[in-house]
Amino acid sequence: MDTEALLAEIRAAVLDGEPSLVKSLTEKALEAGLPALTIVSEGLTEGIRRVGEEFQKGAYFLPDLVRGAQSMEIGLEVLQPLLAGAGEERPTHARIVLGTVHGDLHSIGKNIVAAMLKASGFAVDDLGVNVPVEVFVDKVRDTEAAFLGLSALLTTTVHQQEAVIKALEAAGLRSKVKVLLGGAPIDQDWADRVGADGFAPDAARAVEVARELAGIR
Ligand code: B12
Repeated sequence: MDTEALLAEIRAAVLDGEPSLVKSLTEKALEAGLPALTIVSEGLTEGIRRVGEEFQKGAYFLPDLVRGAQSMEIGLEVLQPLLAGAGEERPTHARIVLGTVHGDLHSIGKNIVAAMLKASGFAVDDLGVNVPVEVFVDKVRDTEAAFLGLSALLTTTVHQQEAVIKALEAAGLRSKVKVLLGGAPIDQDWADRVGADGFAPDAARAVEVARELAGIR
């Protein structure tokens, strides 16, 4: 099977919510020489994006969303060590505290961002999902992190990003940390409006933006 056909099969298997098939196809794609990041972006992510479209149309229900997510996650499990450059000794550029905001349980995109940042030498403190404002603030204070990355996938939770920025200001920490925003409903306009330092639409760009802000070429 050629690599394009393999990617199409991965997309279809995520759309159909078939975790074991996604796992074996992901392994096959790696054996066929496809880079892990291509499998993530052109296979798994494109598949889950279509799951979201079907859900929005009302053709898929919550169990379909869950099965799609489980399928994507099992594929990511195979790829994550490769994304994160496992076993390699890399210099640490800077520390980034990362998490999904309070009220929001979406972890997939954040996990890809964490893996890619690790792969390019950042030290990542991943606080997980549903993270309260004060937990972000405390972690930034305790670790003296240079960056804070906030993920939000729901229009009902994006305002939490603004709440974290305001809380950093109130705690006297805002000037010490660069805040990066991300998640499907987020754009540059929102990031500017709430006073963030950067925004990225995907994990590869997240690394570029962090490197730019850290002054690393
Ligand atoms: C998978 C999924 C779920 C899974 C999540 C599983 C998990 N472990 O993450 C489950 C089933 C749990 C779920 C639940 C719900 N979901 Co949902 N979900 C999705 C779906 C289909 C895909 C999200 C995803 O993983 N995308 C793939 C990743 C790779 O992309 P990404 O998240 O955008 O991340 C990339 C970039 O945004 C960026 N990025 C992300 N974070 C960050 C952070 C930083 C700092 C930076 C720089 C960049 C960055 O880089 C990432 C990698 O490239 C989306 C549809 C969509 N198109 O987004 C709906 C979607 C987000 N969900 C939706 C809804 C409504 C829900 C529920 C409310 C459903 C319900 N009735 O219960 C619940 C809410 C639960 C909660 N409180 O959070 C809606 C939101 C609508 C809205 N306007 O708010 C969407 C848009 C679906 C739709 N079209 O209606 N969901």
